[in-house]
Amino acid sequence: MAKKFEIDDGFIAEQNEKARSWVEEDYDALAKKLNRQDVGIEDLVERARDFRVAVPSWGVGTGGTRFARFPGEGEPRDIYEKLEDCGAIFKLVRSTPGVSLHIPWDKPKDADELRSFAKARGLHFDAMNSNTFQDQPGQPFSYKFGSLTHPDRAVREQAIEHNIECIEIGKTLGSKAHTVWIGDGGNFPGQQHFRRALERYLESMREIYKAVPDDWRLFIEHKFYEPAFYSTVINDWGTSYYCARELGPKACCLVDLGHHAPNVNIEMIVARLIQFGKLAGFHFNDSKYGDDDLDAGSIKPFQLFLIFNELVDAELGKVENFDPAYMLDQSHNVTDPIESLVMSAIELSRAYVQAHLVDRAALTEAQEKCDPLIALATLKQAFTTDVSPILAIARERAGGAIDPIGTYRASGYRKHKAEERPAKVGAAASGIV
Ligand SMILES: [Mn+2]
Repeated sequence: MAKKFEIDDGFIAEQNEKARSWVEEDYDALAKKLNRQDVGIEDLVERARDFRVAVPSWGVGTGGTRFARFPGEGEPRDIYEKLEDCGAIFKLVRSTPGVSLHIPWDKPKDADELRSFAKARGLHFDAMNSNTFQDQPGQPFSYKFGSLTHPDRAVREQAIEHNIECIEIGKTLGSKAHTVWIGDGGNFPGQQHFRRALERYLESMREIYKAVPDDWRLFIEHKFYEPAFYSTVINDWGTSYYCARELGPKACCLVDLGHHAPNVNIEMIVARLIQFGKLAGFHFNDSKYGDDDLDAGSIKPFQLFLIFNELVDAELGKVENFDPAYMLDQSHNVTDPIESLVMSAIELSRAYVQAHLVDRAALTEAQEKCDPLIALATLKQAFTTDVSPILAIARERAGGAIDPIGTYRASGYRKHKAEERPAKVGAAASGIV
């Protein structure tokens, strides 16, 4: 087999040389500015270097809407090609070594081989994801009217078995968490008995919970509508929290930013889950109207910052059981997915570093003295600071690119992949989530 194209470390270093003079100038200027606020810039570079966010395997393929999908050139056709693309993202930004798999889309034929393929690219496997929201060829029972909460026990058992299989696969790949999101719900009033459906959910999840190893976590993902448009079984964080408590200490609540009604105060939900010791982590994305799955930070960067403000506050406060898993969950319909994931990973690092810039003593004082204006101004001072030079230097020191998008485009990666990966005729439209 011909060697597959990879972005070369030497090429990244070469591109970095072109940007070095202006980055260093900006970095020095920012260092002086932060110094006046008694903030050491080097600490922030270290924080940026330590920040990690996982990439979803399904995110590197072009997504779509329920109307259409417009495939891009050189799309990955299997899990190995998806990992190649994840490897390219990791090389550029150096904050994304984790890859989250979706079963059955990414079911490995040979787990050891897949694991070493990932390892050779500096990657490892993050949370596993099950799929009981669509039917697979040859499966005995349909999920049309639900999976873990279906009135028919045989359907529920099939869905439970699938989740246990995901955990088993995850064990062979070195994963440490399993995420369950179900599309179960109703399209019409009266279609589903709300309480009975939730009881069945808990009964099914107890079976799955038993299969979760002791050093793993079970993530429950809520969503208020879609594909069921009248009601969903795990509709909000309160229901998720109740279920996580019922199930036990390994179960916790995953927050997908798009899974809330518009204008819901997500940062407050995050604070509640932190306080109750049940925050699993995140599926980051952004949205304007619904579960739009747009790129993180593209629509509401201030909301993203406010979420990280809560996270950093908990981190610095050393809150017990606080260990959130960060992952992107987006659908890239009109952009090169690699570019979107690169940009989104950077936006998360940005929000994280900015949240570290909040003067927490000043904020606490404003809160205690009932001074809302100064409280807001304290947050805004951090949010309006351009930390781009910190992020660029952090990437560069880790071997990544000062200008990841420019470097990616200059590398010709997509053109090479278009040649290596001729489109499959009639290929399934995976990537629509
Ligand atoms: Mn999600």
